[in-house]
Amino acid sequence: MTASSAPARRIPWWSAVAGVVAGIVLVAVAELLSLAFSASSAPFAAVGGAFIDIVPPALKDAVIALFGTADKLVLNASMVAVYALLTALIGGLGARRPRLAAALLAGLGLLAAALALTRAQNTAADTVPTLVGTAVAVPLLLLLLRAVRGPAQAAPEAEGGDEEQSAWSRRRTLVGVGALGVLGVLIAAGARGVTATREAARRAAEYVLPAPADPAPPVPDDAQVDVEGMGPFLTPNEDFYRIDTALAVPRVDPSTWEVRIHGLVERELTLSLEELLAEPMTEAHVTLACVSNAVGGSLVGNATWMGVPVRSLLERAGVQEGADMVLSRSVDGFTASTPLEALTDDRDSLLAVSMNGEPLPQEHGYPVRMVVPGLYGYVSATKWLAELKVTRFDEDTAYWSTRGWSERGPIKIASRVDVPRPSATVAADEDGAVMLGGTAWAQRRGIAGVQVRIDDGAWQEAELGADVGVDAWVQWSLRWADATPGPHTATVRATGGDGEEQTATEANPAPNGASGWHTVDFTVE
Ligand SMILES: Nc1nc2c(c(=O)[nH]1)N[C@H]1C(S)=C(S)[C@@H](COP(=O)(O)O)O[C@H]1N2
Ligand SMILES: [Mo]
Repeated sequence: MTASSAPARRIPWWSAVAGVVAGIVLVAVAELLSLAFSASSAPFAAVGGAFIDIVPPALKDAVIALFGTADKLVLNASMVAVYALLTALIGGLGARRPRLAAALLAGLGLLAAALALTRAQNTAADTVPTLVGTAVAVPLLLLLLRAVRGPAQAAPEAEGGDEEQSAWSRRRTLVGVGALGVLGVLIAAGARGVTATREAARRAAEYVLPAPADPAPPVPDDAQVDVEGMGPFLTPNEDFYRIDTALAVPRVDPSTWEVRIHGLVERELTLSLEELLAEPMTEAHVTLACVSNAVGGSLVGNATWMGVPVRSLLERAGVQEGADMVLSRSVDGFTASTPLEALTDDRDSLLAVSMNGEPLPQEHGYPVRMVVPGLYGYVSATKWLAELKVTRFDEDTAYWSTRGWSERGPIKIASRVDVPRPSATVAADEDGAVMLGGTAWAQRRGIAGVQVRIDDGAWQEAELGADVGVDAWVQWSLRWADATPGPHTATVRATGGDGEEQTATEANPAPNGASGWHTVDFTVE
């Protein structure tokens, strides 16, 4: 009697494991098959992408504020955790009601397949990986549920003499279930790895960049201030902040890529990458900033971009009377509304093909993105560009403008203390001085001066690194000669090339960019 009730108590546990393993197999099969489809056909990429589109902007901001550029990692980890929990519950339920469990798992798979359809660059075919994964996992779940139920139920007529043997075969079953789970995880991880390697290999084999017809001035050595701990004047591509709504980085084939310029134009224009690369290229140092960047934050980077001036393409298309905006759209459906003026005046607004001398990295919009000096990324810097629609603000609305952000986003003047780092303890040099350093930007106007205040002292004029142009940030340094031991604060403010003084009034990033002075606490030994 007791012998038959013991396995009965084990059943829900092992059924839960069966649920998780069936769930893993679903994902593993789908991931493997997704290699033959788009990157966003993989179930987690599809579900996460849809999730990013529907969460309230405030929550998204909170996540970005909390985890910074690790936000995607956090999202992925959370999805895995929720999925593991759901499949465990389904499995546990399956101990008594296997049919219901099978139906629930099928429902989960169908939901993920449906969400794959909501991804802009996906077609009906991109539901295949998840559908096949589901078709394999559902019968497997029923099989596993029966297997883990063990000999007590599977063979109630088993005689005492077979007990040892059936315990052994049961153990073998359970080890098999576990091994299947591990194998599934390995296959899914392997498929992920293949996707990543493929991207890298394909990119390396692509095209040779032309030389710019209109090169940017070289960056002088003293653009970089001599303060230990300062970041580089030009942000390396791999360190450049990344912000976008794409969970799976869109995979764009450069050989079939096109940009279509249409809307309020005299002549529609479509250019292939080859045609774009044949155009005269302009190179410019431009500091890109995210509207979500908090005071003192790091969602800002400075790079040398090369591309075709948008102005020249719009001229060729012939902009019609009445147009005041260009809605740029990416292959994954993101849109940005850029005032027409910012694309037709004399600034270096580019359809960029390179970043710091290399083809755009996949994460930064390969093969072509927009770069518009002076405007936050969400209204200008469309990555994986697919089309430009010449239109009007009262006709079209961009992605973020319907989610609580202003429809126009000029970058606000900003300055930051980079050294010392917040809460750092620093030693004064042999002369009793401490070096401070940081960054300031006011795109389109440049920086005329930076002032720094230690504690409640007087504002001191910082020394500026070389000026590389109005659209790039400047570095600043300040030697605090008579540094005193103990806790201190350093506050920074900048003055723009147009005389604008950076305001102390604090504003949150939403709806049109943060403002306020950056202050850092530090201790002198
Ligand atoms: N396709 C696409 N382009 C996009 C976005 C996006 O979500 N999708 N985000 C924009 C935002 S909000 C910013 S701040 C910049 C960031 O560019 P980066 O990731 O190259 O730094 O890209 C812009 N371009
Ligand atoms: Mo942004």
